[in-house]
Amino acid sequence: LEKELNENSRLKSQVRIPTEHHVHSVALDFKIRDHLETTIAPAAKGENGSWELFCEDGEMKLFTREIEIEGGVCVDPLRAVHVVDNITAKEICTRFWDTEVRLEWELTIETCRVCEVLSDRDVVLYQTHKRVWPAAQRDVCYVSGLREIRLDKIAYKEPELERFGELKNCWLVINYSVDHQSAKLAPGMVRATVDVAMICRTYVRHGVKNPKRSDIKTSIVYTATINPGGWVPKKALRTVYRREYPRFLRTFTQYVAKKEQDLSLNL
Ligand code: 18C
Repeated sequence: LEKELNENSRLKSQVRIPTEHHVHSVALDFKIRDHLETTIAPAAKGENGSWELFCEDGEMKLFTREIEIEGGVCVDPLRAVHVVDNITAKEICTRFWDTEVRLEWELTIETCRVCEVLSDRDVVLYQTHKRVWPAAQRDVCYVSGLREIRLDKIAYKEPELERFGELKNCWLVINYSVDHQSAKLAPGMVRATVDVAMICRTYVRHGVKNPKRSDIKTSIVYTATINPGGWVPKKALRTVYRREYPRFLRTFTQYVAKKEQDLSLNL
């Protein structure tokens, strides 16, 4: 029905479509639900031994698993957890989603373009990434959605953070690959695909009525699965992953903290 509605403007004009409804709404809702059910589950954190902890720096921990698909293409999933002080889930997710500031923190990108604005919180983006020698340059086209999540939708708790404070809110960003007519593959470029989730929860110190920035902590769960879109040397790829993901999480959270530190706190 969605496809038919989009192709048939007469039909579209006769049906009342909610403002948020667009060609990717159903798939996006499904992805969000899936990430809320699996990504933040404690068992996924690595306690069950199937994830390898490859980087630990204070509160920041990054895990991976070695997975290869047909043709020897390596699609190792990445899972990172972090806790940051002084900044909120909304601030982190909004800056992660906002293309206006992307080039201020995203170090792997060469260009970023909005292909389509689907709603005030969903967009289709096209990005080209820096080339890593000796592999061909990669590009990617994906839907990016930003949401606040009702707290009763969150099935899993974070006991350590709940000892610190009360869970106040939860925000997330979901990025996953799609095709778009304005994102044709350029010569020499290889199309990668992504499935990324960033889920953030803000806690306010117990007993504090008028919280200041120093009274909040935000947990971040970030997961990414990138298919490089063709064979690349496994060892080199894993070296790039293990260097770039920690660099991203460190750079990005420091960037948000710096931008928000002098702004008033809105919970
Ligand atoms: O989630 C992140 N960023 C979001 C906003 O940009 C979005 C990004 C998705 C990343 C898509 C990546 C597609 C391939 C990229 C190639 C990049 C090369 C690295 C250049 C280094 C100078 O959700 C944060 C993303 C953090 C990025 C981690 C990098 C992963 C590297 C992937 C390597 C791909 C194959 C090329 C390597 C060849 C090695 C010989």
